[in-house]
Amino acid sequence: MNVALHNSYRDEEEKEEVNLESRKVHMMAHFQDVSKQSSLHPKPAELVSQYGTAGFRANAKLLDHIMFRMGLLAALRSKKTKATIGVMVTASHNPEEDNGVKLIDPMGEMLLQTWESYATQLANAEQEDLLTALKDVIEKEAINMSQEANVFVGKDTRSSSSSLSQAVLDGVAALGGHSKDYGLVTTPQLHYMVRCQNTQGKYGEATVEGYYKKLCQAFIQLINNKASNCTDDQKHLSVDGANGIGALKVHEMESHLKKELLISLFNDGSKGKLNHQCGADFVKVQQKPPTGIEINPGERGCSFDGDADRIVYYYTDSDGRFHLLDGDKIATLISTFLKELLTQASLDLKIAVVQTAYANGSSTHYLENTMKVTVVCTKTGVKHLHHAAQEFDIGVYFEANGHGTVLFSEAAEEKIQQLAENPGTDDERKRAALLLQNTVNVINQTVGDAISDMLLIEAILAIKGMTIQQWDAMYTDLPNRQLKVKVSDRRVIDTTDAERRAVSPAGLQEAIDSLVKKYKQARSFVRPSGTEDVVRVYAEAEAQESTDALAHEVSLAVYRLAGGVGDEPKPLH
Ligand code: NG1
Ligand code: ZN
Repeated sequence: MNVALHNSYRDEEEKEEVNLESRKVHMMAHFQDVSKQSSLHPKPAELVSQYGTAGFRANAKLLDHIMFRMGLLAALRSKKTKATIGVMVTASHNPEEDNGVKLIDPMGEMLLQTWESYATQLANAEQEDLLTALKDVIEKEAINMSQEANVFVGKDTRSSSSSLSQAVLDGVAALGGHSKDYGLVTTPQLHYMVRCQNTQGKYGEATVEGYYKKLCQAFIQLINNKASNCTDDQKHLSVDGANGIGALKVHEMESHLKKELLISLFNDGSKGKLNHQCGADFVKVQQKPPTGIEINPGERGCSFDGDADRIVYYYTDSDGRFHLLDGDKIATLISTFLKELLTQASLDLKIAVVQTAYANGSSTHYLENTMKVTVVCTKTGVKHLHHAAQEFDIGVYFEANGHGTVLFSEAAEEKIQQLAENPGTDDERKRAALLLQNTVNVINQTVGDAISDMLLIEAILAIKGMTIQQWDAMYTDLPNRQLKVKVSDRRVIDTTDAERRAVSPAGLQEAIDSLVKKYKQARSFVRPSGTEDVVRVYAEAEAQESTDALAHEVSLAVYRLAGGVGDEPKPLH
């Protein structure tokens, strides 16, 4: 090696050493802070938590240390991705006493799966092991600690959310990160802010006002195309805000709607308890209207969940019968609308609907056989649906519980835009292209969003001149039932085939198979919940009575074969 070259290598090595030295100094300074601050957010010894389907969720009293540590992790994730990361403090549809936290990745998606294990690792490190756990993540991910960190923080209306979100902010600060506290926002609003920030405003303005402006402008444009038979009465919608953040935000948004949508807001948090006897989860699982809402027969109502990332619709007919239009019906309405527009625009884009095993069998049958769209089934949990939807030009994904959105590939958005802007496009194609463009803009593509979904649904109904009864009549749901069974360790249940079959414990799937055979059009499956300490049982069949009987019999099989605790499940009737 010649001398000059050798010297330049040495220079490089020395620089590296200097760099390493300064990084170490940085790290030591940070660690002293972390050490000091973390003692103010101590972990109860031996408590074990797991970053589940929707982040951490538990009784709010057990979460302070986790919040602080998720602040640390968000700062690390931000340094690693050189982008803004979000942290949302909420326990969604769970009771007011609970709380939770989830991290949001740069494009507004859920945290990368490989980082979920770091989250669990940090949350479970005993107080004296926290620095070691932190260093471990830094080393594994080769994080440059001198890189700056930016974190957006938001919270729901739970009484515990203020101090818990402060703990997150403390965590970010302990690693020298910058944070922006959005205060009270819906979960999907925070996802939106993160995406806006990291796309330098291309997705929109990273403010709550910017969010209302973008969505409502698109909504008004869509509504301008309403069918001639659409009456003024049809502008009216009753919203159950679950006594949570969604109610506050709908109220805030109202002036942007220019009276094109007239909302009566119920369960706005002024008296009732969060998610108690109301909200999307209550309505879906109980299959009845929320308390605290007054709607005339035949009129549309909808319920949000506690952090406004889920929505379900419903009405009561003149015989007093309750009709639920869940995530499956919403996916069907939206995908039908999009498919019609694609045909009118003569755009060759592949559209698919992504569901989970909880999707009503009728919906899957209708989508595949009548609408002839591709249907994909994934495991429960939005991240699985989101990823599957990304595989298509247009991916409509919804969980039956009402969590869902639509994803457009970059290429699809470009094609739509080109067509809309091309002066040579004929009128019919142009109209369809403009409708598609505004549909893209009304949708929050980062995550399921009750407010955005509501605006899209309302626009579709108006454009198609469709009543909720006509929407409901697209297909008839099979009667279905969801139950929970307590077992000593829900992990004994292992599933396959997008959770539709149990591989353990031995004999359980065989037992389910033979029970299902007893009933017509029946289907049933069980899986351990990712958010509650229970096993969930789902059943559907030709009639409600047989569905309830099947759900009960399968619950008994779970209780007996998977280590049930407490009283044996009782029949529903
Ligand atoms: P678990 O508890 O894993 O079933 C529930 C919902 C999911 C998802 C998560 C996150 C059902 C049956 N399960 O998960 O779809 O929304 O909560 O909120 O609705
Ligand atoms: Zn939610």
